[in-house]
Amino acid sequence: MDFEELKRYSALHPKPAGLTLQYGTAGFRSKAQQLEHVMFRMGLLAALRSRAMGATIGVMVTASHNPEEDNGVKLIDPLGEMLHPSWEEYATQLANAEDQELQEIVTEICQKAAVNQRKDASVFIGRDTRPSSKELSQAVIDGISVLGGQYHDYGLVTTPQLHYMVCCQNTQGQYGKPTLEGYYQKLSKAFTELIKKSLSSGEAQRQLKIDCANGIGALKLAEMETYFPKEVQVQVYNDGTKEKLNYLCGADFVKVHQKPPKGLDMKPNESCCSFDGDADRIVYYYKDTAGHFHLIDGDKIATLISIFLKELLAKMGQTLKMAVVQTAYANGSSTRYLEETVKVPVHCVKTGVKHLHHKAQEFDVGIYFEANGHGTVLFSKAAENTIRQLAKEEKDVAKREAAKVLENMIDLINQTVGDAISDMLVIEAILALKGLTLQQWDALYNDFPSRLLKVQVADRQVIDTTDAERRAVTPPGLQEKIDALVKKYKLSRAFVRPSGTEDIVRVYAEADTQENADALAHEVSLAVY
Ligand code: 16G
Ligand code: ZN
Repeated sequence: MDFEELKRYSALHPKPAGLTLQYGTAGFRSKAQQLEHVMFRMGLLAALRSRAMGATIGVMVTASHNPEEDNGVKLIDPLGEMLHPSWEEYATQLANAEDQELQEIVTEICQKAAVNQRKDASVFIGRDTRPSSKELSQAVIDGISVLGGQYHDYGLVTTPQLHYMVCCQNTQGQYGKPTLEGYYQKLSKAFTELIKKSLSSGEAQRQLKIDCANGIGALKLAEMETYFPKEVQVQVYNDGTKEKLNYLCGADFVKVHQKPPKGLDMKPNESCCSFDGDADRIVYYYKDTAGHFHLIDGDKIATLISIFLKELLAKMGQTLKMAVVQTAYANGSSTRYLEETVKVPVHCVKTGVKHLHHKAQEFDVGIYFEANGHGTVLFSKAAENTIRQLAKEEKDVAKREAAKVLENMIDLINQTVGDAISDMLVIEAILALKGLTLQQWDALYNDFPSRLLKVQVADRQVIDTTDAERRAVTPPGLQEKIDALVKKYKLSRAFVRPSGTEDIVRVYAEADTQENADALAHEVSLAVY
């Protein structure tokens, strides 16, 4: 390793003295001006990780749904998953090393992680549409290059597209071609075959209005247009040509404020959806004839997909193990509906995609969604093989047809991570095949009234939780107070957890009425101080 070069390059991306940041749930996130050194160092780390794994690693420059002035970076592991937790610590150390300590930290990581310096390093890079992203991704490239790594810069891509590329590259094309064209072709082929089936059952043309949060989703939908089957007409809003990224729009805005985004005019009963800034989340919604807004969030998306897949698996005549994975934020009504009506086991894990993904891998068919609209479906290798074989060879026509639909679903779903474009096509295909309107989908169950609050505290780390973040173990006495408050209300539950992305504590409450949910959340937030 050429430490003189490292020093020289690192001086081009100096660290503001004293600044410390942490590799959190979604990598590093901060104001864009504070991130240049972090980017350079994540280039270094990606090259080291690539050598350690003997595989291509991804680096995505994005701050997702956060304001345009922010930015962020996260690493993608060989199969398209989030960076392994054991390396998050290295990421934090490297980002926080003062300039003169950098060489020492790099050497230390190489030793601890047994990085073979002579191995090739290969890194895929992508970025969102933030004005700061181009320059920041250049700093990533500097980091990779100074360690002698090779890189491929995909430029502007959605986060899930980069996850997909990394997975394709490391599985020698088994998952698809690591190109945008390969991605569009794979998705559109599967989608077209599914839609064809629904059209033969008399479905009319489908229309959908999409709010792209003024982000990358708009560009990528435009690229995909030529691949799109004519049966589905999408209209893109908030394409980034007029307004700022994520400003009063996007999936996070719609979910948090429970209202339509700016810039999308909605007529009664029209189908609408919103992507977030890097297109890894999606929520649906519509306005009824009385003008009321109805949100269809990640919980309801998981429910729709579960019903559909469960029916197909039954038709195919195979007993594959299927489960849904949620977090504590999933509305209690969705959990109850899934368990009691759909009759599928539900598991609750800690917030953050990596926890959901990990749990979902335990099943033949693992469906995971966060209420905020991030989610996907994972098929085990064994399940996939069974399905593909039945689709080809099964003599019973009904069983074979069910297997074929499932096979197309496997190809349509981005199994590496939640993907707004892929999820949207999955949902549209299911609605078309089942002949369901958004209103009928929405009516599957009614959400329990809920409230989510942010509380500013001196040190959020004093709150430690257990049981998938549903119970507080510290500070002493807090959980007892929450229990007592929850008892005052009917059909209620509440929990607190320190945010993994902001310097705040989040309070969540559900109860029998909106007034009671609001009151309970308020009372719990007072107990947190
Ligand atoms: C990040 C997570 C998201 C989670 C959110 C919670 C990933 C890729 N993203 O955005 O899944 O819902 O953090 O934020 O893991 P919080 O800890 O601030 O509540
Ligand atoms: Zn996102």
